[in-house]
Amino acid sequence: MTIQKILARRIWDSRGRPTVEVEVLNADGTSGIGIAPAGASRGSREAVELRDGGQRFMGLDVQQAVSGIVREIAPALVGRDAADQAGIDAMLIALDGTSDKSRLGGNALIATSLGVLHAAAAQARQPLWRYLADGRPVKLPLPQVQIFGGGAHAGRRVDVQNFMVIATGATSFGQAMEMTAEVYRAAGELMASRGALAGVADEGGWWPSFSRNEEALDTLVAAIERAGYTPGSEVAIALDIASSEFGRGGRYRLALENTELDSDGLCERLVRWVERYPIVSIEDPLAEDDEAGLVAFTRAVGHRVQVVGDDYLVTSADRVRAAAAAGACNCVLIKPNQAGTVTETRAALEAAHTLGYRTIVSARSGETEDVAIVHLATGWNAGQLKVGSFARSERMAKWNEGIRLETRPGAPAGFWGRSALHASMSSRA
Ligand code: 2PG
Ligand code: MG
Repeated sequence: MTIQKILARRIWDSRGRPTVEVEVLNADGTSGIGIAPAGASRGSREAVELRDGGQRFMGLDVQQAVSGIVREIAPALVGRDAADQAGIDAMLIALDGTSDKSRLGGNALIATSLGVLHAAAAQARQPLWRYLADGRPVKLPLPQVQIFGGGAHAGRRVDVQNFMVIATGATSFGQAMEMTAEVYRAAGELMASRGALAGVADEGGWWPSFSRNEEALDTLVAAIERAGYTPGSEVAIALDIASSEFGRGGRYRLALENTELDSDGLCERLVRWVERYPIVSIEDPLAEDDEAGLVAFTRAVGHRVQVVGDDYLVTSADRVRAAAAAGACNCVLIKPNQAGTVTETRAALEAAHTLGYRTIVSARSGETEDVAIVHLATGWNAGQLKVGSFARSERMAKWNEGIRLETRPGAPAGFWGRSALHASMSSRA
């Protein structure tokens, strides 16, 4: 069956900024929609978004990306089979012709690639996750849910970008959501009572007004307890330090405390946090250009916590292999728009699994109602899923989709639960 028509349009993301949507129409009447998300704290090696520049919408309009799809991508796609994801993605990469996807735009490419994937699943009359699982037994992912925003997502009010929780005691996706709902609410109440609540940040987490980074951690532990859970065994902490945002060349500037740390200093600080708080996962502890620091940190705590590479690995299979050779990180954040196509995203995930790395499929801070990543995390058996906080519909749409997948007839084979945090995810297909 062949692709008959491609529609491309500008829509709007959760920050009210322009983004690209592609609708792929098959000759049999089925179709699929792909939407590009957008990051605020980006790795320097991510696929480059094509933005128009100029005055309109802060220079962020995507008319050039949309017209590239209409003029160049659509004619090349019509007549091809949506089921040929690898062939179509290779064609998109060749058509763009640059190493960073800057000519047609990583946003144009990922929207197209995801639209083709959705169209292929629709054509196969299967939910996307099952189409991706292709007969292998897969399980629903363990969620990482943001409670406070920070860094680039909350006016740099705290240096750390993401204070998250993982419901380690949950035995189903739905239960993980219930436990998270209680902690999210308890955290908001606690902060309001302490005069530390300044609103809601970019991903729906509370926008905090803390005077030290540790105050956020103390408040998070208190919120877990206030919600009636035991910190660590029932609800644990996950952090995204996003340190490339405040560190370069081995120097880290903590604005909140008005101090500068070197790589060893930040590493020691984070090791102290791991010893003192029920932390099970730390993302981008050192900056993307500080591989030696990432290796040292992984050596120090990698046996007891998950060390996640985001800006450093940018969903690249080659970079995952290089990190494994160097001994940096033990978990890979998987963001489709960092890679730019579905095929490259999957290659990064498979490289991670082959090398014994854990994986977390992740949303961006700029999102939409699109729920594709829930299906990717499930169908690819990634183990974990990160989509932001427990508020705002671009986040809740994804959590709610996980509940749907869990409760429909023919649901996935179970829920990863806390076993997704273990180094050997042996039952992963
Ligand atoms: C991250 C993401 C999501 P952004 O750093 O992991 O929290 O943020 O999309 O801004 O890169
Ligand atoms: Mg990150």
